[in-house]
Amino acid sequence: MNIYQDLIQAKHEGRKLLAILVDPDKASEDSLSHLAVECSKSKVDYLFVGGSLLAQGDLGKTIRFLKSCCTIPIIIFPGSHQQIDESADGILLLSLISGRNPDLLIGQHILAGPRLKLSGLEILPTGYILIESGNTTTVQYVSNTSPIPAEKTDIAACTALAGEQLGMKLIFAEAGSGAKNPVSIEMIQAINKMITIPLIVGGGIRTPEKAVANCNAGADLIVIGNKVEEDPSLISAIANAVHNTSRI
Ligand code: 1GP
Repeated sequence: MNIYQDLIQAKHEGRKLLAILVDPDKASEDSLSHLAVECSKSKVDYLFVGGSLLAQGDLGKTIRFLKSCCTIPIIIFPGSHQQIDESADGILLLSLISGRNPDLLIGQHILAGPRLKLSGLEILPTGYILIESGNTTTVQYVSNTSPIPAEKTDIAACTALAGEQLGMKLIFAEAGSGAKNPVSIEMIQAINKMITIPLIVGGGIRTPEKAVANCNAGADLIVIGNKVEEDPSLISAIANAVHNTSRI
């Protein structure tokens, strides 16, 4: 498996992809097995596992349980350098390039480096860009950074460009889990025009229509957590919508 090659190939072919985010803090074995079945039936492309807090949940146990239920590639979406587990397939090595918190630009990465090197995980260096979303999301609060104002599409686009120029392989435009307002179409279009690497978009996406609109605006991979946690039966409609989107 080479996750990055697959992402590049999909982008090249104009195939849009869907990742479902699993928060180990919220997941019981029953809900995880149900989710894994729904995701497999709907051909969900990736499972992202992780969280900004990870208070009680066990990342490794969650990943191993999901692995026992399905064959969907699992990518860690870490909230801190402690969120590493060898049983996943890959990890987003996030640098929070919209913020000016040095610990999240480079500090956590130094602490994670030796274990990551031994882990065998595919490392996906990702420029992580927080966009203001109408409410204070956990990631905004915990990261102690200011998100880019929602209407400042030029700042977000130049931030994404700088991330690509620094050698990052993916850009993740994030409104935050449970965002009141997801990343706008104008923002996605502006970022997409500036970069050539794959663009991930997440936070507050609640409908197949919004997922499709994001794809048409230039998102390559859509991430959804809260909404499908509430209602896993939505997974198939969202996956169908995303997979049937063709690039405009
Ligand atoms: C959060 O982008 C993800 O990091 C998903 O957000 O839970 O709001 O779908 P939601």
